[in-house]
Amino acid sequence: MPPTIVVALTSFFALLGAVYVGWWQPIFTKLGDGREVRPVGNTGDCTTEPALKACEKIVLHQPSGSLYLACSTPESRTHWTPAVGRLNSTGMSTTDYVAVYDPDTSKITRLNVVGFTSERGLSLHGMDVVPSSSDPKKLFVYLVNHRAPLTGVSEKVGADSSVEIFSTVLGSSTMTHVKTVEDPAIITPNDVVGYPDGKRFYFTNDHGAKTGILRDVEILGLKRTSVGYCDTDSGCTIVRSSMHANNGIAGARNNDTLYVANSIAGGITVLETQADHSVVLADFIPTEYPIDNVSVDEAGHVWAAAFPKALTTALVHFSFPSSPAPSAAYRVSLNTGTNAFYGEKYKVDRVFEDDGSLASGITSVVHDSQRHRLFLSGLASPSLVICKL
Ligand SMILES: *[C@@H]1O[C@H](CO)[C@@H](O)[C@H](O)[C@H]1NC(C)=O
Ligand SMILES: *[C@@H]1O[C@H](CO)[C@@H](O)[C@H](O)[C@H]1NC(C)=O
Ligand SMILES: CC(=O)N[C@H]1CO[C@H](CO)[C@@H](O)[C@@H]1O
Repeated sequence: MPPTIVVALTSFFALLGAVYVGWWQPIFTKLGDGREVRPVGNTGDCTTEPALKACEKIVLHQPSGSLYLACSTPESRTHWTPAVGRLNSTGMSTTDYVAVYDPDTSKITRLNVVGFTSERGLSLHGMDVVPSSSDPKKLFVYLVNHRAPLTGVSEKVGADSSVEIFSTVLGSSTMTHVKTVEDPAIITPNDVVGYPDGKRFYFTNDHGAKTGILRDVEILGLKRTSVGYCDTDSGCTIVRSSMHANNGIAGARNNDTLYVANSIAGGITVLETQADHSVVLADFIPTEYPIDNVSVDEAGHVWAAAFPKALTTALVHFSFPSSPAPSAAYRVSLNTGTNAFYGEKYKVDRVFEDDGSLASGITSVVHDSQRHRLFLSGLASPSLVICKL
C-alpha cells in the first residue's frame, strides 16, 4: 500500500476514534450506556393502577388530590409518537382520552368529549389542567393533539399537530371543546403550560422540524428546539429559539417562572416570562440523567422524570412496551444549605429510581406535597404508579 494511503487511512481512523471519544462517547454515557441502576425510594408503599396505561402526561389538581391523565394505548404509541419519530398514522389511536383518577377511592373517570366535531380525533401527548381564575371549580384542559396529516404520507410530512382547549368542571364526566389552535409556530409541540383564562398558553417544540435528516442529528447538540406562546385572539409566536432538546415544560402557578427539560443532555432551563410574554433566560440547572417532563408542586419544588438508561427507554421500551425500562425521579429545590453561598443555587435530589419492574418507562412524575404522594406514569408504560413518600 503506498505510504500516502496508509497515512490517510491512519489519520481517518484516528479522527474517527477522536470523534467517538470526544463527541459520541459522552452522549452515549449521558444516555445511560454502561450505567448501573441505583434503586431508591421504590421499596416503600407503592401501588400500581394497570387500568391507566400509556398516560404520557399527568397533572395534579391540588385542592382535590385528583389526577388528570392524558392516555393512549401502548400499541398506538409504538406506531404513532411524533416526538420520537414514530409516524405510522395507520397504527395511531384516534380514541385517546383524558382520565380523572381519585387516589382515595381508585375511581377512574374517562372524560367524554362534548362539542368536538373533528373527525381526526384526539391523539394525546402534553397537557395542562388549570383552574379558571373566575371559578375555581371550572378547569381548562390544554391538550397537544398529534393529528394525522390531511394530505401526504405521514412518514414524509409528519404530524399536523394542534393544541386543543377544553373546559370541564371538577367531578364532571365530560369535557367540552372550546377551541382548536393551529399555527405555523406550533411545529412539533410537546407540552403546554396554560393560563387560567382558557385562552393563552406557552408550549415547547421538541424538534426543529416535523421530519428530515437534520431532525435526526439534533441529538448531537443542534439547537433547533423552541418555546412558543399563543393567544387565541392574536395567534402564536416563538418566544425563544435555538434551544437544545426541549421536552416537557412546567410553570409555577402564580409565578412568572417556566422550567424546560432537556431530554438528551439533561438539565432544566429556567425562563422568566415578561409582561409582553417574551421570556428571558434566568438559570440552567444541570442534572446527571437526561430528563423528560417536569412539574412543579405546591411547595415550589420542581419534579422531573429522568432516564437512567435513555437508550433502553427510547430504543427498546418505546418499540416493545412490555419490556421494562428503568425510571427515576428528581426533585429540584432551592439550596438553603451553606454551599448555596458558593453558587449552588439549586439542590437536585434523586428521590426515586427503579429498574423498571415496578415503574417502567416513566416520562411524567407529579408530587402531591399535601398528601405526600408521588405519581409516576409513562408514554408507553403498563400502569400508573403511586408511591407514598
Ligand atoms: C403501521 O400500522 C399498521 C396498523 O397497526 C400495521 O399493520 C403496519 O404494519 C404498520 N406499518 C409499519 C411500517 O410498521
Ligand atoms: C417562582 O418560584 C421559584 C421557585 O419556587 C422561585 O425560585 C422564583 O424566585 C419565583 N419567582 C417569582 C417571580 O416569584
Ligand atoms: C409532555 C410530555 O409528556 N413530554 C414528553 C414526555 O416524555 C416522552 C418520552 O421522551 C416524550 O416523548 C414526551 O415528549
